[in-house]
Amino acid sequence: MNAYCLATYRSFDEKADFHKKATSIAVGLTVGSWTELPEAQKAQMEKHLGKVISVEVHEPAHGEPTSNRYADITIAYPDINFSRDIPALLVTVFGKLSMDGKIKLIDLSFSSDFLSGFSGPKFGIQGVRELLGVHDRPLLMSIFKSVVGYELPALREQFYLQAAGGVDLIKDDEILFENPLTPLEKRIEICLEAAAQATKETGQKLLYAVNLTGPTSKLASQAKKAIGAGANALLFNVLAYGFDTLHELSTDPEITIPIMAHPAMAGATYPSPHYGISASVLLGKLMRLAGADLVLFPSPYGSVVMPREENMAIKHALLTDDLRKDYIYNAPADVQLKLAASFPVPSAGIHPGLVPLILRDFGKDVIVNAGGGIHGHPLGTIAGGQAFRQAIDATMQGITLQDYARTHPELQSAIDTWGTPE
Ligand code: 1AE
Repeated sequence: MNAYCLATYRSFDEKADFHKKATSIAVGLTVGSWTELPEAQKAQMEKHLGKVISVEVHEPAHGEPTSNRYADITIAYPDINFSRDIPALLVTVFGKLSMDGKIKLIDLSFSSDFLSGFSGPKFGIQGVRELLGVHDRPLLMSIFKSVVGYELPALREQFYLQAAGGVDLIKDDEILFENPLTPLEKRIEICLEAAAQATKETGQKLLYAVNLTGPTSKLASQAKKAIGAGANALLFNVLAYGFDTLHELSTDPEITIPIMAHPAMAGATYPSPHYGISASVLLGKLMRLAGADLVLFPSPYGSVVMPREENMAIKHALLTDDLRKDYIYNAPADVQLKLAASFPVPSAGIHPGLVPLILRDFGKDVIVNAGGGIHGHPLGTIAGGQAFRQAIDATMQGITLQDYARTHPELQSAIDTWGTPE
């Protein structure tokens, strides 16, 4: 029996016959032409032919602009047409088509055979929690800021101040590349020294995600060099390199530390309603499939805003256990596939006042992540971390930030600076 991967598109057109369009996609992206083929060849090509699964047309309501006319079209692509890797799948389902009018790839699901080629995150939420020994609360991450042009002692000091505030993870800024002032191995050495100093004081374990950069051909050896120097997590700009590069790294048996996926460049792909790839596919399903243990993306509340509905769709894609429903098309009854959940990290412009909203949306399995919201605290970076931890504690106990802040000056000062949402 043929196995298929499914792609769902939203196609906008004021007049098109969407059923015809669906057929032209199913045929055009697989066998090329169908009706003109002689019968004998049709029999031979049948197994390669895409199939239209559904066409749901949305006609604009009275008074709505005709430009709002669209259809959600789902096409099944035979596995036999492509190799078991993300680039082959993406080029098949959205290669040339991505440039052909107002069309957006809004969902993907996979055959169980295709999915079985992906082991997903090595650590995932459980593994990261085990490394940190923290199981009962959301984690807190801090981002280095002002790193370009600084020397090692300044970075060490910045690391220590972040760690001493009680954060669980610290990540490099994604724009910190290999450079003569703070080269990778030296950076790891001084940051881990600062981590050890802070751990003595706070009793807390820490992960430091060092930015893995450089030419693609050298990434794996660079990652191993980082591990050799003691690195305990990697930051990776996945979209600049491609999902397959992440997959190669995450499946390398010698890369034994969590990989954190940064969403740099995602804005070139997901935000338009008419073009690109939806956030839940780009930053959800494909990141998890390729093996990201933690995934950063904009939240609905900070300085870079993503609609809440899209945020919740990413969350679902990263966390769901129900692969049969959300990831697998036509799963055979006996198929038992599992992917570890990737940690969601809603980010950008986050300050303590936003913690209740983030925890309401994501629950306990989330990483609260801030750069400016920690370093920009009026009482300093240590107080910045403390204010976040206090906001998390308050929310977990069902206490309003305002009430908790009466006995926690760091939180009070953060609220005075950034406020809380209405
Ligand atoms: C969505 C990515 C966020 C990020 O990488 C970053 O550096 C955020 O910094 P802040 O918290 O906005 O200062």
